[in-house]
Amino acid sequence: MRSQEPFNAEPPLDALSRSFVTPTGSFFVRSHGDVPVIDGQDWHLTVSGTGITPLRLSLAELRERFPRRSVVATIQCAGNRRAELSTVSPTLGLQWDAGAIGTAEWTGASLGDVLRAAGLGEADGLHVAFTCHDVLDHKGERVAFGVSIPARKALSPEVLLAYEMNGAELAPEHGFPVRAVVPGYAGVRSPKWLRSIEVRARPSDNPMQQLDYKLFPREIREDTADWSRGAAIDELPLNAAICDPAPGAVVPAGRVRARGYAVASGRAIARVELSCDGGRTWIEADLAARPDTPWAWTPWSADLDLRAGQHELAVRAWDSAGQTQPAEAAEVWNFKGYCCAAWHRVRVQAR
Ligand SMILES: Nc1nc2c(c(=O)[nH]1)N[C@H]1C(S)=C(S)[C@@H](COP(=O)(O)O)O[C@H]1N2
Ligand SMILES: [Mo]
Repeated sequence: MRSQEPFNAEPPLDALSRSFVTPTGSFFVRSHGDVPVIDGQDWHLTVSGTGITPLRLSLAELRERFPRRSVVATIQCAGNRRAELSTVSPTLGLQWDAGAIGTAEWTGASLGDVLRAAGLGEADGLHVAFTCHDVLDHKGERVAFGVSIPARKALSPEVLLAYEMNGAELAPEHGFPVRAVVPGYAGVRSPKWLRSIEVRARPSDNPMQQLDYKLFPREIREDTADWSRGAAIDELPLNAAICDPAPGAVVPAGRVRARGYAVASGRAIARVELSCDGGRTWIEADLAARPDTPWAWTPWSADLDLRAGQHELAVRAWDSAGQTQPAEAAEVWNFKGYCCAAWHRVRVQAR
């Protein structure tokens, strides 16, 4: 539990690494306000804006008018692993461990199908803005949650208006009755409890888009940040974490099986490496990617040989473009604590 009101929670990491698809009950929850109570019978989605003939869809119409599509996709909060950045210097926000991530089978209508049915043709330079049913406090004002994505991404086949998660209707805390699922983008771009969609020339004016979820250089602090100059976080950096053993674990000396995940925004994970000596030497992990989905994480496992004593385990991934991760959290520190993709390090004791 990272906060009770609003409700925010992540699973223990060993539970997270036990299955490819995360059971819904173990899937992290990140909500900025109260979970809205919505009657699926009354719910409607409106679609409007530039190049659109306005549409108003009930849940039944969304299910019946558009082909049903499923995508197995990982959703990760941009603040995943924030707690590690805070060991360098304090950061703002929920202090997530490496569990603000999960993989589900999402089923719904393709957002592109809905936008094309509403008349959208050319996407160049346009943005698709979402407004939701949950209301948050912004500087003393009550504001509905809202974010946007580039229309080019919105028309990509992997982007869904999802009404099911892991074969069941969405749970209230995961966006019932309909949420967007934008694979490869930070979790914040997958809005829950959808109310309306607007196609527009500029990104959403919502404070969630303009004054949050932006990446700043390490020199910038809260009081010096010019939010118009921050980079909106859409795609996330290449990342990997050790889920088992846990930090501080005492393990029997000898063969120890380590497990975890690696994730890249739509690129393939080419290799995952483990170190038992803080990064001086590395061995290669076994990968368990699912070839049918480029939008899901790659679970990995590796057999380590640990002599009795203290060890600093570290993991790093390489993607199909030959990129790898920075060694130190200090290199990527930012005051909001986003995009922590440094080598994940876990100290264990073998005896
Ligand atoms: N309407 C709405 N959508 C939202 C949020 C929210 O607070 N309100 N949180 C976002 C963030 S920051 C993340 S990381 C994901 C988390 O999705 P989950 O709670 O289903 O894991 O939802 C996103 N969608
Ligand atoms: Mo998030």
